[in-house]
This record gives sequence, structure tokens and C-alpha cells, in this order.
Amino acid sequence: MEFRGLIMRSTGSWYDVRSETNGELLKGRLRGKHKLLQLKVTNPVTVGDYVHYVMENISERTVAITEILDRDNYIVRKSPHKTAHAHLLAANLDQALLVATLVFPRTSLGFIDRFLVSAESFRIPAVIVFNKSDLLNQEGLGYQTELCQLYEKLGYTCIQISAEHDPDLNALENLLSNRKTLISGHSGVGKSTLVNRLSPGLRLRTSEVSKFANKGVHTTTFAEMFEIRQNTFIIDTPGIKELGLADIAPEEISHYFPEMRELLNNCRYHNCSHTSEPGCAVLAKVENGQIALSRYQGYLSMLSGQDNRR
Ligand SMILES: Nc1nc2c(ncn2[C@@H]2O[C@H](COP(=O)(O)OP(=O)(O)OP(=O)(O)O)[C@@H](O)[C@H]2O)c(=O)[nH]1
Ligand SMILES: [Mg+2]
Ligand SMILES: [Zn+2]
Repeated sequence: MEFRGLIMRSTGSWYDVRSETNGELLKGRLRGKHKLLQLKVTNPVTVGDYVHYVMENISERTVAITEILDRDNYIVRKSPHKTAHAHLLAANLDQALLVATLVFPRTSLGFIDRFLVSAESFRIPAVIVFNKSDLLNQEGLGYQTELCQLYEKLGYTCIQISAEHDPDLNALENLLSNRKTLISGHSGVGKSTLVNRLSPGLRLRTSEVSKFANKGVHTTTFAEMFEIRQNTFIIDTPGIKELGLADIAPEEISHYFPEMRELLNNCRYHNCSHTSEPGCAVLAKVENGQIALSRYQGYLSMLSGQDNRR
């Protein structure tokens, strides 16, 4: 008999499969050929995938995954090993949440913009959470608030928290409720700390940021999904240098900047690159301050293909 399950974790050839019948966590392996293997990926199944499975060994609670169900969406990253292949990070997400920190470690605005562009390209709503607000002075908090206003104006929910010190995280919990959320960000920004805070029973490993390098030490090594309340799922992930792909053609990049997307018919030239062309509607708004300079610089560095990972 075939059952339906949800992939909670993948550690190579074994998967944690959560039974949709009774919630039991089973160990599963892939059986047979899968049509999704046609997608050039190093891992055919990923966290968030819905699958069909059959019991393999009843006493050891192992199962054989027989089918991977169609995905609503997914995030892929370039595989660090095989360049022609991509690595599936997660599937069937309602939103991707970037945990960013202005200090210890520092998340650059360029990185935030790349994250937002990647999420746009995967058509997954993005949310920004500034963590470690307790480490900021008045001036730092003011700057963080300005950044939040900038991103909110572009349509991204942005909240400021201290996962360690805030008495409650109600605003964030409301945002997560009844959704599947990928939690992403550099190593050391406090992703696992946040997940622990939202679900204290989990006791995930966390580690101090290196004072010497001002970087996290990559404590989390596998993406794993947790159901923190009924129908509320969050995925803790290893620290990243970059969210996505993204094999975005240069002429498409501006489509993933909401403040540019709405202007694209206003440029004089169809194929305007928004760098130096006369009659460019984007440049006009950069000049009069209606498009933030940091966003425009983020656009330029993506356009030049510059490695803007930090
Ligand atoms: N001051 C302060 N420290 C925090 C806060 N949140 C997390 N930290 C600390 O930041 C360090 C890194 O936290 P982790 O939760 O391990 O970070 P992570 O994002 O999961 O890192 P990786 O698993 O390596 O990707 C730990 O020492 C936490 O105690 C916060 O709100 N304020
Ligand atoms: Mg972690
Ligand atoms: Zn233009």
C-alpha cells in the first residue's frame, strides 16, 4: 500500500519522511527511476518535497520512496562540486526568510539584495529579519529602522528582533503561522538560535561567532524542517554565502527589482540596461532619490556579474 509523506530532512541517500497518516518519522530511500531526475540536480529529493512511499521493513520503520510529487516551487543553488549540476535546497515553500545582522557577523546590503532577487526569480515571497538588535547602539538601531522602511516600501516584510533577548517574538510567530518557511542567511546570524527560541524543545546546536574572523563557524550542516505548531513548518539551513543560482540573464535582473520592474516600459529604449542610456526611467529615479542608491548599486554589481557574495 502506498502512503503520502513529507520530506523533513535529507542526509545523502537517506531521508526523514514524515507520514501524513500519523505523523511518524520514517527513514526512507529512493526506489526506481524518477522523472524529476531530468532536472539536472545532484539531489533528486529535497526538504519540503511530498512523496509517495511504501513500507520496506516494518520493524525497522524504513520505507521506499516511489514517487516525488510535483512541486509548487523550489530553490536550487549551484552545486559546489559539479558545476553543471544544481543542488535542490528546498521545495514547496510559502516564503523565504533571510536572517540578517548588521554586526557580528555583518550582512552586506549587496547580499540582502541578491537574496531578494533570487527569491523573486523563484517566485517565493521574501521576508527580512534583522537579528541581534541588542548589539546595536541608538545610531545602529536608527539605521536598521531606515533599512526596514526601505525594504517594506518595496513590498518585503521586515522585522527587527533579538532572538536571544526579546521577551517574545509574536510578530515573527504571526508571520510564520500556517506556512512553510525557509530560514536562510550567513553562518552565525542566529538561525538555529531563532528556531530554538520558537520551539524550545528542539535544542539545536549553536556556536559563537569567531571574534577573529567575525564569521560564523557553520554549525548547522543539513537543512531540516520542523513543525513548530500544527501546520507551521520552518526549515533551519546551513549558513550560506549566497542564496541562489542564479542563472539570471543580465537583461532580466531589473525585472526582479520591484522598484525597477514597474518602470520598464518607461525607458526610451526597449533593451535599456539602465546604466547610461538617455531617457532611462530608472536612472531618472536614482538621480531624484526615488530609487535607493544602495539598491541601484546592488543592481549594477549583479549586472556586472561581479562576485558580490559578502
Ligand atoms: N547578541 C546576540 N547573539 C545572538 C542572537 N541570536 C543568536 N546569537 C548568537 O549568535 C551565535 C550564532 O548563532 P547560531 O544560531 O549558531 O547561528 P546560525 O545562523 O544557526 O549559524 P550556522 O548554523 O553556522 O549557519 C550564537 O553564539 C548565538 O548565541 C541575538 O539575538 N543576540
Ligand atoms: Mg545553525
Ligand atoms: Zn532604463
